[in-house]
Amino acid sequence: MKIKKIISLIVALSLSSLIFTGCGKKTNEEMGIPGNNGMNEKSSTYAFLAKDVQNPYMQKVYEGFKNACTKVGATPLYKGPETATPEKQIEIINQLIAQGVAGIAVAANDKDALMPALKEAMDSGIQVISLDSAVNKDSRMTHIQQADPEKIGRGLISSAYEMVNGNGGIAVLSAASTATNQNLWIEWMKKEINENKDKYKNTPLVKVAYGDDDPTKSTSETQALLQNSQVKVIIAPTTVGMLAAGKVLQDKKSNVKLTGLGLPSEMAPFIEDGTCPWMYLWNPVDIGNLAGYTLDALVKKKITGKNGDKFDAGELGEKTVTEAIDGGTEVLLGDPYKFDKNNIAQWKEVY
Ligand code: RAM
Repeated sequence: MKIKKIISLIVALSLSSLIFTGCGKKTNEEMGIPGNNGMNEKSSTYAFLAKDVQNPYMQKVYEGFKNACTKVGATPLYKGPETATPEKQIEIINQLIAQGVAGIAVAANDKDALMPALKEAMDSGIQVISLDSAVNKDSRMTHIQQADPEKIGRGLISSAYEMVNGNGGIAVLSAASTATNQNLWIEWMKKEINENKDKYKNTPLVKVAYGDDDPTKSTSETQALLQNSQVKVIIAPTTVGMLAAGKVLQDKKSNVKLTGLGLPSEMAPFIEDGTCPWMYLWNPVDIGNLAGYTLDALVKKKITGKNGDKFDAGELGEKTVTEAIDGGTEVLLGDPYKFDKNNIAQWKEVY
């Protein structure tokens, strides 16, 4: 009789522990721990994870993110590695999970490497979005897309073509070789050339070099590109690469032209002296704003990040979640903007 009692006690105890721990992993909310809905101190923290903290472009994006967080009553947090590598970003994501932040907006240094850490974050109830450089569709709720990647890629190649009057080799000075955004733009550049072989027959894409968004490496990679006499125009689809390339071309008084995606505040001297006849960008502060408002809509359960979701993005008005090329979803900011001698004086004061 006594033994029977003991056995039933053991069974009851192990059953109750199963109920408490759950058969699968439970989110904080399911366990009754304040999660994303309550706005207590921890759960109102929205983290911005930059490609690297040194990059002035990332700092501009964070300005907008901070503004949106303040408007919605959340606490913004700026995080990122010293250099643009995925390994350090993974470490930071794990710290953010332990800290119990409500949301993470990440500009990824690799679209797949962050997946286990970001999945763990989502499993623990953290809302995850990517911005600037996407993570794969399974590692996020949605992505903040600065501008149509096709327009950027095709637009940059046809600009380079015009700058050399249809005659001269094109080189690309990119960021990290694993950067999702730059890689996608480069794919579209190649597509533009392949689909218009006749037009581009005298403007081949000679080389794609990687400066890793590091000013020193971007400088030496530009110097190496200039050793190739075929190269007559450089496209730098990164603000860090553009500034480094501009300085090298200016120092050498080179005739090689430069275009790409640059910050007007940094590139004004190169546009004014003709080193860079024109370039493109979008408003980096607005990218941060959009990321902040999107994250907030997710945290407050106004949207889930699915195709067709609509939400209020503050100063940017109503925004809609749409399908992305990778099978996930995204929220688009708008069209890229062209900067040249006619408008650079005005824009260099803005960002
Ligand atoms: C660099 C970064 C960023 C890119 C901009 C244009 O600062 O690589 O990812 O979007 O340039």
